Amino acid sequence: MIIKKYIVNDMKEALVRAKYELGKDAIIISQKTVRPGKCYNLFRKRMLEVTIALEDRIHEKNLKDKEDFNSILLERTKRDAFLPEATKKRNEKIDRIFGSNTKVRERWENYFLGNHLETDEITLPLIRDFIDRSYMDNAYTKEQKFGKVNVLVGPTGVGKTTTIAKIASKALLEDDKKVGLITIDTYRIAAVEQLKKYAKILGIKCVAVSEPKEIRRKLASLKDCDFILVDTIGASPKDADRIEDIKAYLNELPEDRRTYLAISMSSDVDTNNRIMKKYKELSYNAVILTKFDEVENYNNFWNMMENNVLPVQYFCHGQTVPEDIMESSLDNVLDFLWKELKV
Ligand SMILES: Nc1nc2c(ncn2[C@@H]2O[C@H](COP(=O)(O)OP(=O)(O)OP(=O)(O)O)[C@@H](O)[C@H]2O)c(=O)[nH]1
Ligand SMILES: [Mg+2]
Repeated sequence: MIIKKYIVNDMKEALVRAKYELGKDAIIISQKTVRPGKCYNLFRKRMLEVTIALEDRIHEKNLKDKEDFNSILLERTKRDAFLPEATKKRNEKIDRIFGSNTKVRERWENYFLGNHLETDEITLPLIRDFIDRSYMDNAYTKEQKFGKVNVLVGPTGVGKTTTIAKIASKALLEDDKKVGLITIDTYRIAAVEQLKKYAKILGIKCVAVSEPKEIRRKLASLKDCDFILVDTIGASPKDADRIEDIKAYLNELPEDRRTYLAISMSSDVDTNNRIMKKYKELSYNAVILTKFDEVENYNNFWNMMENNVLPVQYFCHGQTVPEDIMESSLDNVLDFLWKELKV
């Protein structure tokens, strides 16, 4: 067992230092307030002594990983020694594109060195090739199909209702489907009105359901529709009761329903990871990404690439219905981000 003591101003500082030195698997085993120095002195500032431990086995693995990664970096630094300015520029560009996701950055370094690339120009086709080779099976390349009944769930304000209007318009105008809408978001009159307004513009049926047992009857009233979209009330991942309420409604829908989790690309990665984890309780089949027009970096894009095994169904990039929605093919998403973020 590796044991380390840190004398720090606060717990946050201890965690940052421990994470850096020992990795994310280190655990806190004790903490106490101390006044550092040789003799006891009441005027000395109080500090926190935090003891952190890490299993030997994990420590050895971390060291090996770090060594491998460091040797790659060293090799690159040696090779670039004659091009300091260009290298600096390229590294800035790498930071901007690959952000803070260390797994992605390691993959990129391996790709860059493995292909003996000499160019300092990181282009869109190069990134596309990197993805093709490093992430053969990823969230953006999975085959997806809508079912007959399709439910959108997700946190408050991510754009569920707006996205339903966009998908309904596409289905109606491009695929010539008979579309029907259901909302279970009847807690707020404005929410029902919002969906009904879209339905009226599109000339399609829209029904509101205020308790789970009503769902089957309302669904039967849409029997002439071959494509049904269900809007739900927004629920924070912290609001377990509301998620349970939504589940009670979903359980009344046919088993072959498809459920889509809408998440906003303008939220931070940790928030989105929490949402994707909590919403697993609703067994969603795919993800719809909204607010691409508000992105400030590539972090969510790489996070989905690295961690998400579920397909991305669509991505939305603005408030305008029906235009601001696109198929989430890798080319579409990358092109959009490349232009939006102007690296
Ligand atoms: N910038 C941007 N805004 C969007 C996008 N999609 C939706 N919005 C806006 O986000 C706001 C919330 O949209 P809604 O569709 O009402 O979101 P919701 O998830 O249904 O919200 P709740 O029902 O309250 O949970 C509105 O102002 C929309 O116009 C998008 O792709 N980009
Ligand atoms: Mg809504």
